[in-house]
Amino acid sequence: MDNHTIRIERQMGPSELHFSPIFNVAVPFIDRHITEGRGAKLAIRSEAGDVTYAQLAANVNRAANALRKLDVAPGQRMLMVVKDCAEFFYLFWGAIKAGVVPVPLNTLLRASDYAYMIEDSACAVFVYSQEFAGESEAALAAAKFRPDHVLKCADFGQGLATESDKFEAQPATATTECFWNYSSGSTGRPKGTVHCHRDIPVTAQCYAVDVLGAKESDIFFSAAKLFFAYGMGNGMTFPLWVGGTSVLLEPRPTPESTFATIAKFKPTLYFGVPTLYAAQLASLETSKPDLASIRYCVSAGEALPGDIYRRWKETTGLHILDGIGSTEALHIFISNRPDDIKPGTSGRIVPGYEARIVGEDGHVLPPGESGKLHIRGASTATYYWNQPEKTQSTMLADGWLNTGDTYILNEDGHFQYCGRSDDMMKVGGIWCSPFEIEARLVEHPKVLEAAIVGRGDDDGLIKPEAWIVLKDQRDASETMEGELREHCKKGLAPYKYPRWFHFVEELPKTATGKIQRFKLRQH
Ligand code: 3UK
Repeated sequence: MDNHTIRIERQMGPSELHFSPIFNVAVPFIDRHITEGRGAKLAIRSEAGDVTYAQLAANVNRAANALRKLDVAPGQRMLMVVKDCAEFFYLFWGAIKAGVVPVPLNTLLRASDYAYMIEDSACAVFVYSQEFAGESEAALAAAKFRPDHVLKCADFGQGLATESDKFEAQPATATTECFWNYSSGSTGRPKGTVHCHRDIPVTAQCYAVDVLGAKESDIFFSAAKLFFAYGMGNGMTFPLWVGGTSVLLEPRPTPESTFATIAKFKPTLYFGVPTLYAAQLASLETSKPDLASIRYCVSAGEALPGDIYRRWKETTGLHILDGIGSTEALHIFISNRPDDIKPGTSGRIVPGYEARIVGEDGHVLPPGESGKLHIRGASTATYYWNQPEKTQSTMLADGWLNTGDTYILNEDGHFQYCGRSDDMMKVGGIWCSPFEIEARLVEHPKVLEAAIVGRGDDDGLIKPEAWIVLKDQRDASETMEGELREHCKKGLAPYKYPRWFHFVEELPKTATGKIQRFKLRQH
């Protein structure tokens, strides 16, 4: 087998991928398109302009050369606080081609989050888009670790012009560390989730090709950003696997901006999160955008309420395929199918993955009983950086991954989501820890205690709800509520502020002083 190649075997069952002994994933995802004659085809489209596969391959090589010149050694990390733009592709794939490990970060985070990630990863390079300069520069100033190189994305992009467009891929293997994503937990700091080269083609083949039927003629538009493992698949690795086209939307996705992007660039596959579908549905009451190009819509990040599925189908005529994925699995491992949709469920296991539902005692449960969802497949992360205990409790023996979700397997093979095994919430598809919001609230001089629980809004989508004990009860007022809301918006990622406030005399607690969240949820 030639270096850097993948052989796909598909007889009866799921696709099986076989990797050449020397394997760097940048070659089949970037360079292959040139040898296959796709150089003039558009790889990326956006308001900023179009990029062909030939331009993409040349710029990836230039980025790899630039990193090599900076003396960044293979295996070192490059943190990226970068918006959805062509430079994201150049940086990410240039790093991989040079053996450097790119780590895309959520661009909505705050300086303290980034400072932690700089220290935890001990990154050699930190690169940011101008839009995120405030939080990025504050983080660099506060962090106890200093990256060797701090780059501004736009400057880096301009500097590429002088670099050579030839680069020989750093030799690696299918199981060499390739990139990380940070995944948040309910307690403790985010975890650097380490993925290897193999994980990218596995998700692209097993989910994008085998479930969605993705092909070269497809145009992919992901409203979910590239920094999420979800958006990274939808908007970058899937189109690059099939030789399709990716459409990027730089600013925040709103009903207006996403509909305008769809009308202009005519995607065939559209990827969103439930909160955005709900907002788009509301806006469809007064507008009639052109969605005729779309074959399928996909939803992930949190459970899609059956009602949103049905209203979307009635209004647009389009199906939304709900699927559950995770940063640890890299992409979707249980999904509804174009020909097999059960609204209100996550669908069936994606061929190539296995699932089991496990009881408290660790035994596998029969269909119909709720328990912890474990999954197994060839794309799951190898380990968490610097966190051996969390690695041990998540990455289990024999390749099983503990998802942290509670599920029921129905008799007919559909998986029904029942909630998290921990206190974590998904808000707009992004992780939100109640403890983090509580910690921010008690930083306010007038707050004595705070408890956060998740509550469903009118669309059945979870949002944080705050229960507050003030130091002086007489301060309770609407003004106080507004003050606390602003306090949260300022200190936390913007989607994390509580949508409802209750001022109470005390919080329900156990004898040992633990807040009884279930009592607050019942309210
Ligand atoms: C929850 C869902 C019910 C669930 C992701 C697609 O969301 C992704 O990754 P994260 O690491 O979060 C994983 C957790 O989110 N979840 C995601 N999708 C669903 N719950 N129904 C769903 N459809 O708790 C899961 O454990 O942020 C999604 C592809 C790649 C991803 N990284």
